[in-house]
Amino acid sequence: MGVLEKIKELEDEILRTQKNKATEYHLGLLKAKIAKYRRVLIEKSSSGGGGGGFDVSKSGDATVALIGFPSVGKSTILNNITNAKSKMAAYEFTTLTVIPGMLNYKEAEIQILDLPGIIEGAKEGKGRGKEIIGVARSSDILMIILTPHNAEKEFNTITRELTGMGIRLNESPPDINIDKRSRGGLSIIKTKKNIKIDNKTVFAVFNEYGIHNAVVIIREDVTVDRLIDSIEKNRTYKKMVVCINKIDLADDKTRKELREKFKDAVFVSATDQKGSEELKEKLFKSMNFIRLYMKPLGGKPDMDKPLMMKADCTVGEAARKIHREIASNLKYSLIWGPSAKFSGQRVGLDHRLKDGDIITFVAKNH
Ligand SMILES: Nc1nc2c(ncn2[C@@H]2O[C@H](COP(=O)(O)OP(=O)(O)OP(=O)(O)O)[C@@H](O)[C@H]2O)c(=O)[nH]1
Ligand SMILES: [Mg+2]
Repeated sequence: MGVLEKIKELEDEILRTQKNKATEYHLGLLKAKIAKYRRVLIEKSSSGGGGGGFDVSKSGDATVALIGFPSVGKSTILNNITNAKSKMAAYEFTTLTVIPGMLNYKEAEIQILDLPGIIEGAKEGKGRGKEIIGVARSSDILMIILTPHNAEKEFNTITRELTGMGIRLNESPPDINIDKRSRGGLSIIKTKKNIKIDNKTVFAVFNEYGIHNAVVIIREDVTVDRLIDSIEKNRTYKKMVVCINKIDLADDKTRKELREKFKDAVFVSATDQKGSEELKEKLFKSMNFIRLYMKPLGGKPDMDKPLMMKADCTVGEAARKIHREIASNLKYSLIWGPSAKFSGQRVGLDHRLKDGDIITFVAKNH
């Protein structure tokens, strides 16, 4: 039996099993088994290339992948908001590979990747599913594009495909700490009263992974799925922006329903050039960029061209973004602004920066 059949068999067993406190442990075991089989598939799709032109060199301050069913208007949107020219047509699977475009918005350069349509079964390799998901895994933000009359169904299918490949959307990593030991058994420490998962389930899951000695600190009311996520190393946590395109085809009633179901979605009509500005703003905001200003030693800061970085970045990451050599040749850094305790504070590579900080990098040979 192949991996896919085994997964299917386990999934069917989950569907047949009643969900209650008494079966929590058994369900946990089944889910852990599925996760282990899925790992093989995830490793295949994220290890190198994928081939067929799906290797795209990243550029800009952040990368967005366009994920949606065939013909929902991904390429039309890309062409509207970037400098790219991706072929658009009324038939499905017009786009067969990844097409990059650059959006310059405010002070940021956002790379947007147009992709072929995703279909049900993508995670098992249908269409160019594995390659699409591979690109999604390496992007910073996923823009999920839906159409008005099938929005919910499309959304559910897409999230199921992505979730099955280890991608978590708008979720934070589980607040669980696993400290593996060489002996001493498994001790489970729950830091809050409301953590409902029972120890038998936790034991079963860890046992399935062959982890028999560890201190596990659980700091949130964790589900079995998130417990498994904390053990698996290949989970990736992505922000998503939901865009409902072809809104020109929806009447008022449909729009109202969509608004209720997708509260944060941006409504767009790509062919009518409507909603593009809102979409750009939404993408920019969701990136949570911070602006950093460079100041030469003893000189004035350059306030015109900030360095755009992801929130919470370190001095080392900022140095690397400018030039790898600066990072490796750095003697020390001085900072002014929100993250500095005092003006001109000398900081190390691990210091975390804030929006509006001014930095001076001083090289070793200076
Ligand atoms: N009515 C309407 N049609 C649209 C809109 N956006 C795109 N279309 C049409 O939808 C069709 C598909 O557009 P594409 O941009 O090629 O869609 P795609 O998602 O890139 O398609 P694939 O690459 O095949 O997955 C074209 O005929 C577009 O003109 C829109 O906002 N409203
Ligand atoms: Mg296309």
